Amino acid sequence: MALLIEDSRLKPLVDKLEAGERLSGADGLLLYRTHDLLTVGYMANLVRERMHGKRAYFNVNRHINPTDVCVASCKLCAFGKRVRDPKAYTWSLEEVWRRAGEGLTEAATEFHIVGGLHPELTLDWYCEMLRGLKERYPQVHLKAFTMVEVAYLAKRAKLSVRETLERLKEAGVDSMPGGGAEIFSERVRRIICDHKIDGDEWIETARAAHQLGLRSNCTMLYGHIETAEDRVDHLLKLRALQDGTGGFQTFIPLAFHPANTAMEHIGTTTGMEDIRNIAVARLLLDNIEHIKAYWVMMTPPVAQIALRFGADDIDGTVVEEKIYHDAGSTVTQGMRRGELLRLIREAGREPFERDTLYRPVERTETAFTVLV
Ligand code: V47
Repeated sequence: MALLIEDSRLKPLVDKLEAGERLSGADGLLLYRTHDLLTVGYMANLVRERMHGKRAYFNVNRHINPTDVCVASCKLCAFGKRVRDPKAYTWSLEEVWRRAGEGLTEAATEFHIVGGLHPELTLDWYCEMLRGLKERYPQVHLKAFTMVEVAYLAKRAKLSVRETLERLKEAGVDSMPGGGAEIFSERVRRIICDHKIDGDEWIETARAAHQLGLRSNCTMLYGHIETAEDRVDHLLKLRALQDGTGGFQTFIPLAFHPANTAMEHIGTTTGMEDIRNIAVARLLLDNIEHIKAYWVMMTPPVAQIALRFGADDIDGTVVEEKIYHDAGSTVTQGMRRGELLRLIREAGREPFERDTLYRPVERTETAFTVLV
């Protein structure tokens, strides 16, 4: 049966993709503007299945947020608190190490570690935290610190970004998460995250990490005051860096959650927008292997649908999530491994447990092995 294309402007894009050709910025804009989401989804699924077949990846991980103290005061964020805010917290090193162990009930293969820009915690403190984690949990991959945190630590330690990354790597960082990129448009950044590094600095920090052999993820925050042009520009900047370094593993579109932020008047994104962002990312980012439908951000039911609209990864068990829950998320804090398996299977996909570097993980009742 022939594909029924409702919006005929999409036909040349279908032809390009079937021929394996790269889409342009103008194509990206059309993908954001058309109402024909089923054709967009058809194309994204075509690419996704070409790359990953029926597989859907997940991992057993634990999020660790050692502090929510942050000097940046971004309007987009409900997590960061001023240092004197009575609701702010900073865990001691012992507390970080103890809490990390609480995720091990399901034998986590990854700790995902991010926090605020704390004005007093030093690079040495973070390095000691990493060494302590490695000592106690040597089998667990440390995916730690956004480009924003690294740039801030470098500034405070009066070191270059490269030297700072070298120290963190030496202390135990194995790879880096994708947060903090927000949207690269300077016009938008001035409003939503004024005191953060700018888009170029985010890109250059990621480049430095990739040059040191650290893989990282990347993200885009959408659903606030950005335009379709801003989104396309952001995705093409990530694609250009990836052409140069090949260091990105996974892209994660992040829907803005307005509750408890300084932009509460903005409505939440719709399911259409969330699914569309997954699909457009799969289509424009032809050089980034994985597109993640982060279930905490999308909700489990929408993440499940995303697995048929371009996403090949659903993230992990998470255990304790703060950033989205501070911003009004009402989904559960963590998910059991078995629940992830069920979500994936019901979407008609084959669950594939991966470690952070997408190597297969095999489990017995009491242990796991990463197959290298
Ligand atoms: O860096 C902050 C964003 C990010 C809000 O790399 C907000 O595997 C929406 O980066 N509404 C944290 N978004 C999440 C993140 C992430 C999550 C899962 C996996 C990975 C990965 C990365 O969330 C922040 C910021 O960009 N954020 N506040 C908010 N109110």
